[in-house]
Formats: sequence, structure tokens, C-alpha cells
Amino acid sequence: MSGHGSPQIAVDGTGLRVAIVAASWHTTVMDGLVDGAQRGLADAQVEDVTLVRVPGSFELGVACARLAPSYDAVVALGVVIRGGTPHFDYVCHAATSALSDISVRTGTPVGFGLLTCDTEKQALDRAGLPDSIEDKGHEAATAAVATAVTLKGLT
Ligand code: DLZ
Repeated sequence: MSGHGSPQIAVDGTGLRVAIVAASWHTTVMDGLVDGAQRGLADAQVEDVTLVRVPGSFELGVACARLAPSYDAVVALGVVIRGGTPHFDYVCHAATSALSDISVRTGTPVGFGLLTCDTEKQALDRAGLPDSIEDKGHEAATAAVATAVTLKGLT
């Protein structure tokens, strides 16, 4: 994982089935996040990966809710960039609370790869692109798989 204070997690997710759900706004950043999540799953030896695209981050919740019961883990990816109206706050809040609720309600880990940024530069810095500082798609995928592996060990 990347970012100040983040753990270095080595995960073996062999045999797991994982869905990536990705919004489509802010294409360059999203391309980096999707690539990072796919790399994270490959690093964790996850071979059964399904990629589902939704229009915007607001739609992440309904897609993850549909997929969560059928997968070992889901990775939600999106980018919301603050504009001049309160829309940003509504989309961020709706998506975040839906994703949290889905993971707790279904017991399927949902990796939180939703970037909520004031500027496009902040999003690019976190997108896992060659000039980025952080790799949030990889981080979200690794966290989801690590949690799925832990939960399998408990049941
Ligand atoms: C409408 C909207 C706006 C203004 N900004 C973003 C954004 O920065 N990132 C994103 O993923 N989606 C955005 N959307 C679209 C909403 O998430 C949603 O797709 C629409 O409101 C249609 O339901």
C-alpha cells in the first residue's frame, strides 16, 4: 500500500473471485485506478477478476450491492472532484455510506477506492500513474483481498 502510515501487506488471494466496479468520470485518473487495482489483484495471485463499469461514482453503490453476494471481495473505484456547488458533497456522501453499508450488511469486503479531491492534481497524485505519489487502486484492491482472506480464516 502507499501513503503515510499505510501497512505493507503481502496477500495470497489464490482462488478468490473479485469484482472491480469502476466509475467513468475523469478518464485519465480512472485509467490509473483501474490499472492499479488490476495490478494489486495480480500481485495477490487473484486470477478470477470481473470489471464492471458504471457511469458515475453515485452508481458505485447499486452495482456493488448487486455483485457483493456473488464475490469474495469487491473493489469500488471512482473519482469525485469538487466543483462550485454542493453536488460534490452529496455524491461523496451517498457513495461512501452505500459502500460502507454494503460491506457490513453482506459481509463481503468492499475496497474503498473512491478519491474525493478538491482538484484534479490531487486526484492525479493518487491515481497510480507514472507521475503519481500514491496508488489508491492498488491499495483498495489489496485491502479488499486481505480482508477477504482474513474473513475466510474465521469461518
Ligand atoms: C454529476 C456528477 C458530477 C458533477 N461530478 C462527478 C464526479 O466528479 N465524479 C463522478 O464519478 N461522478 C460525477 N457525477 C455523476 C454522478 O456520480 C452520477 O453518475 C449522476 O448524478 C447520475 O446519477
